[in-house]
Amino acid sequence: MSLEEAREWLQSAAAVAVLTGAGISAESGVPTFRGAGGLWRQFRPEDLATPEAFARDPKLVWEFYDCRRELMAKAKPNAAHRALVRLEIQKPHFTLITQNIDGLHELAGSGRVLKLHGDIWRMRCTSCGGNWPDRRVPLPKLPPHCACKGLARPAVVWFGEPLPDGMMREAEHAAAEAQVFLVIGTSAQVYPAAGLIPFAKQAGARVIEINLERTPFSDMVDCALEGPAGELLPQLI
Ligand code: BJW
Ligand code: ZN
Repeated sequence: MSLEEAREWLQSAAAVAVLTGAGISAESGVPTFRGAGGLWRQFRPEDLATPEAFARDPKLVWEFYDCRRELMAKAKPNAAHRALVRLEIQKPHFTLITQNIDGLHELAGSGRVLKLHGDIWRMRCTSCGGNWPDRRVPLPKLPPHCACKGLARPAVVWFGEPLPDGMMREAEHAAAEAQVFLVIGTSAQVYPAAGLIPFAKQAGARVIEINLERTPFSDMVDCALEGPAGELLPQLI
């Protein structure tokens, strides 16, 4: 399926839902998880982004997040983030679902964003459950603590943890209503987010994927565009 055809589908759709992953922020200088450059020291993110790792060594896990906060604080939205802001303005029904915690969609000007995996700019207390914004980079002391003296953690979703309340239901609702479902820069390996792709397809959406490489869903989507999101998305929108 050609980019021209995908562009026509997108133009004629009134209801559009979008799922983004780390690849959309790669051109802003934020490293992805999997693939080249996806390593931090000798650890795989899969070994640090877990409640077990945090229980074992909160300082190490916080060093990982503090380092990523520093990178993300410097990052600016790119042409792909901006193209999605234009798309939102054009469409009467538009939902942006992201797995990213970097806040670049909001910084670009996107309205409501369903942040499936939380927000690196918020903290949560492991003791009292308090949840507050914190943009300090670097953090003055690791690991940070809450006013109640409890240990603070990043307000993100780790492996084995449930997604924020009701968020998957909202994402599935948008995927089911969408005439076009755009999937951008995700390796589509992490669930339940990746499950939105076959879900949207089965509900009747035309699914367009943009990625540098093929993913487990490239063969089942209606159009798999291979290339950088920052170039392809402005051409599509
Ligand atoms: C470009 C590009 C450019 C580069 N242009 N493209 C079903 C089956 C199997 C397993 C499970 C299942 N259901 C649940 C599970 C378990 C688990 C899971 O999915 N495991 C799999 C890995 C096997 N899922 C969970 O544990 C989830 N929770 C859950 O299911 O809870 C159930 C529960 C219910 C009730 C009570 C208790 C539990 C939670 C998953 C949380 C994921 N968290 C992370 C960390 C967030 C915080 C942080 O950032 O540190 O989220 S892991 C990490 O992966 C992060 C990402 O959001 C997520 C997805 O990664 P993404 O975005 O796809 O990035 P990459 O790097 O993988 O891919 C980048 C892509 O971009 C590549 O394809 C490149 O080619 C491309 N690219 N440059 C276009 N310029
Ligand atoms: Zn507290």
